[in-house]
Amino acid sequence: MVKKVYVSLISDLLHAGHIKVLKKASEFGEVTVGLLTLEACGELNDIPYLDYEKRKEVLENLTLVQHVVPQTTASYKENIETLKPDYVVHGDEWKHTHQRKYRSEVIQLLEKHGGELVEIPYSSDISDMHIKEQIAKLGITTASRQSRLKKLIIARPLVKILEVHNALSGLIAENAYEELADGERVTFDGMWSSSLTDSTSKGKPDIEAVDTSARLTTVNEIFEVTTKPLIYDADTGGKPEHFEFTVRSLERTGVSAVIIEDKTGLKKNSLLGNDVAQTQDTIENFCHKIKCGKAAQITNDFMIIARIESLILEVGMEDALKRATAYVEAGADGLMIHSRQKDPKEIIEFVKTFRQGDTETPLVVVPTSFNSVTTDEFEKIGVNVVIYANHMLRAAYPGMMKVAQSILKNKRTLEAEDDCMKIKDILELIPGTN
Ligand code: SPV
Ligand code: MG
Repeated sequence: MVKKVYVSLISDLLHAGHIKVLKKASEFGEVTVGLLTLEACGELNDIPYLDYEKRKEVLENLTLVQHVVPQTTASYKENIETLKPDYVVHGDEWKHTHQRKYRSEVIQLLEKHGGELVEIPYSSDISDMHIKEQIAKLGITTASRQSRLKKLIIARPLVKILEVHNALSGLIAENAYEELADGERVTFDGMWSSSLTDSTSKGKPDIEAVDTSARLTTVNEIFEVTTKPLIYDADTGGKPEHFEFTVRSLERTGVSAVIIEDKTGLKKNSLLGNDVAQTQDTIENFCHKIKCGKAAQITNDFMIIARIESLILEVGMEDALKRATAYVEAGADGLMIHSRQKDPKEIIEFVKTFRQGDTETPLVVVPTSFNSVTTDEFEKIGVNVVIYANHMLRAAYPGMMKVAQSILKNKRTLEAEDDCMKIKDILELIPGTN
């Protein structure tokens, strides 16, 4: 009887390493590829550029592959229990990565029906990660970058976004990573062009005084050196007729989403709350603006996210929830709920209540004030996107001021050196400098 062989793949960029695994697999019998869905890829922190159907089409046309089935989680459990393969074939590199937990599970599952794990020595000269890093160095197309946020929201349990205000902070969002205790490498998923920090870095107040052209110049500079998707803070969006042009400009640039807040008149920063005069727009007017934006949009992937200011302006939870429903009905692709309370109580209440009636619409939070809440906690209650909205600029300014004051005080820079990056390090920071 022909033996059943199972190979799990993402197969975004099919290369010689995959062929080596598939060739070996086909020596043992009939090969079924468990092709990871977008959600499953998200669990592995490896978001493919190509859609499932496109990846499937390539594999189905290989003579080495007899069947392609979806693998909907990073765990092989469901497919192994259904297919009961005689063999699972995999490269041996997963012994040492954060995928080792899936390896142990595969071994246990196979034992139950007498299957066997076959591991192939890893070819260090060909790896997906390496190829993807090389491709990232070449940059990204406008369309690929733009469509990435929607994919990430589907694929990742929680999308983590970092504020950027120039190309250098963009490079931090692009490259910063941490290796957690279980070996998982965590990174930011995308960037936030904040009206507060873009205005502040230009020495202007956060009152919509920096025009869209100037804001887009910053975004373009960031896009020149990064590949991650960006969410743009468009303040109130201005007049509906003007917002239509903003949507088109953002799409053309490759921005993935715009957030507009339901305020009107002279906009002031939300973290000032009712300490300054701020006016909320009517539901009717704001829904009209959302509809105008959606009608103006050309691409499928661009998202218009409506930001609710009811908690900021202290008009109550009921108003916030009422607006949430209305904005979704008007066509908003997501909602941002804002609060300036240190206690996360009202945000949590909003998210939980909203989620009782709507499990689909992406929810965005900006935990500048309620900063004790972790990403795990946000994920658990049903938040989709967390934006760290101003921290790069807030980190940079005190560092610069301290050094400036030290030079004045000491009449030289000797004392300030410890607070500065080493000259050698700055010369090596940007490739091509030396
Ligand atoms: C921004 O970053 O500009 C924002 C978020 O709009 S907040 O400053 O909290 O209003
Ligand atoms: Mg803003």
